[in-house]
Amino acid sequence: MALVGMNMALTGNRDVLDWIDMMAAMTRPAQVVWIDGSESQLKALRTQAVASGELEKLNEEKLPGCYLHRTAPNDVARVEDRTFICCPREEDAGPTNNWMDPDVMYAKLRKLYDGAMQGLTMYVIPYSMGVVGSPFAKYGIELTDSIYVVLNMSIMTRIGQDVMDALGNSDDYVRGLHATAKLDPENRYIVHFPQDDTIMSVNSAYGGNVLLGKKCFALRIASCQGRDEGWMAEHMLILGIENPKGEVFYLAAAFPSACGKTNLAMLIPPEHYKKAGWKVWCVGDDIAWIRVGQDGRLWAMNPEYGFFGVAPGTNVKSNPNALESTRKNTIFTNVAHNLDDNTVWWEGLDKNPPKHAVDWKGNPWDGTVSTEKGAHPNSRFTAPAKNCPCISPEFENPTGVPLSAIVFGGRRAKTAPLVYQSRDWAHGVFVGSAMASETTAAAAGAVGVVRRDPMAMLPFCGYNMGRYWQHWLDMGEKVSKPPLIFNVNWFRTDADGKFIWPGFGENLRVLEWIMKRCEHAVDAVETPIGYLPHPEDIVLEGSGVDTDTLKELLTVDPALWREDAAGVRAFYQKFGDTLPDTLKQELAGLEDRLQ
Ligand code: GTP
Ligand code: SPV
Ligand code: MN
Repeated sequence: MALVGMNMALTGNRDVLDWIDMMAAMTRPAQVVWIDGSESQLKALRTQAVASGELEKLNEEKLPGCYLHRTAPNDVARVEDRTFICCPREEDAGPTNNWMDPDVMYAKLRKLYDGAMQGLTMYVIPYSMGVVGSPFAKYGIELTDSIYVVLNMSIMTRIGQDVMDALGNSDDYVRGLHATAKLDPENRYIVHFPQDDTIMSVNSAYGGNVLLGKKCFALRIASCQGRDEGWMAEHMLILGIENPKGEVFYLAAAFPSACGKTNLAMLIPPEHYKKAGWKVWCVGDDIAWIRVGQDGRLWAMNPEYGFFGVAPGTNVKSNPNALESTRKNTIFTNVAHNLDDNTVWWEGLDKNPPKHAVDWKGNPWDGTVSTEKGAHPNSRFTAPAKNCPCISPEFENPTGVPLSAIVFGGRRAKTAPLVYQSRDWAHGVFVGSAMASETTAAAAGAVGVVRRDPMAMLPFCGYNMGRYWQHWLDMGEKVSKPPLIFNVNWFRTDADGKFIWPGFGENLRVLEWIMKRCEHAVDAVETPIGYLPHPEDIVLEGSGVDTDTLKELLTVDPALWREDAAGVRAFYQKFGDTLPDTLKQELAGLEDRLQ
């Protein structure tokens, strides 16, 4: 191998070194560079990326340490149709995942990686999901030819020498290989080999396709590890709600991509609540690893170190904490570039789009007249979690926080009420399995189409979803004090298609009811779908919502629900024998109650 340069390996771990040699022999980079996590090395990489045009340095006064990056216009979101789970038996990937025989896929990929890094540098990024050295952390190594990936991973995960030291000579780490290649959408592959703890990504340079610690490891591979080791990897935010007495209550919530996790995780209480002393603490905004605690409760920790958040719609009113998190040391991807003051702009940031700007495609853009969007709908910010003004004091607690509630939710224009509580754990698992939501710009494909997205994990579960539901049922059996399970819907619309519920900070009103239910402090109305609030138990003061509107938000239309149950029945059919009997019974129970 003709390597023109290589810095010192960060480890003597034979397994790691051999694997890197193999990957380098295949991709043939000009040099291999280990990422040690030092600020000096990251600084040099930023300088290099600015010199090459890969990054643009933004206004140092207004946005210190911030950079802008644009990806190829055909490479702006996750690609679910090109994402594969390659385990030996197709049945183990299940009916909701793309599958290919591992040997066939490895052979196909070998051709795509062959010489893909010629003339380039292969960066070796050791990273940890979770606090380095803690019993709940898991390690990964990502090989990539992209400085953008290195810099994003340095924000999104804990990286560097400490990780290799903690790994020692173990072979228990997730191997990730990313090659930008020619960004050819026809040969773009995001592939997972759970039996080998291996992820291979090629021909993309965007977010969830290439930051392999995130969806690929922390959800798809980790869900398989959790199944085998008795824990759960979930697409959930984690937040703490502090009441005026100073008691903090934690919940985790699973909403599909671009359905409000980051927003809910950082919400600012409405004025009336703030004055009374309520606070919200963000533990995580996208991924939760959940384990059984010795106290018989479920405990959730956030394995990430930063936020990869949706930019459009983020503003001082909707999510001031997210906005504040992006004011330093942040990488912006595919937003508009305001040339007047070298800052960034996106739809929904404010009502003053820049006149002299460059749009997400790199074209000159006058926001005062253009009918085109300045930022891509899935444009994102990569911000350090520690920038967040409401980051929880428990953020770095390796064991995480005890969950009182689990909340499911999605975008439903009609069927789902503002909030309801499941009857018990098994019914709650049913509610999660029956989730449906309108698709968003976070994945390539049509937007606004209702699809089943169980537990918001449809694109992220690394194995057969029928067995995943069984795993959920089993986890409930392992804890004496399981969290209560709820469902919310911030997205009900009126006859004109407008959102009825104000959402964002006002969602705390619903969380307060959830919290009261967990404390057995309020009763509820039993309905065919579960327990709904008495309208008077949701505080409306200062919300601009009147009681009649709230009542409308809490209606359950049996005809719509019978239709929905039929949809669940059809969806369940795909799972054959792997569908747990308990869920069949739950569905039958719902159908009965709806008659
Ligand atoms: P991923 O990062 O893709 O997993 O998305 P996410 O679930 O974190 O979604 P995020 O919080 O970034 O919100 C996505 C979009 O939903 C943004 O455009 C928000 O403005 C919008 N949104 C979030 N919360 C609410 C809400 O309560 N009501 C309404 N109407 N819109 C909301
Ligand atoms: C999502 O789509 O759920 C995201 C963004 O959080 S990505 O990292 O691209 O998956
Ligand atoms: Mn997400």
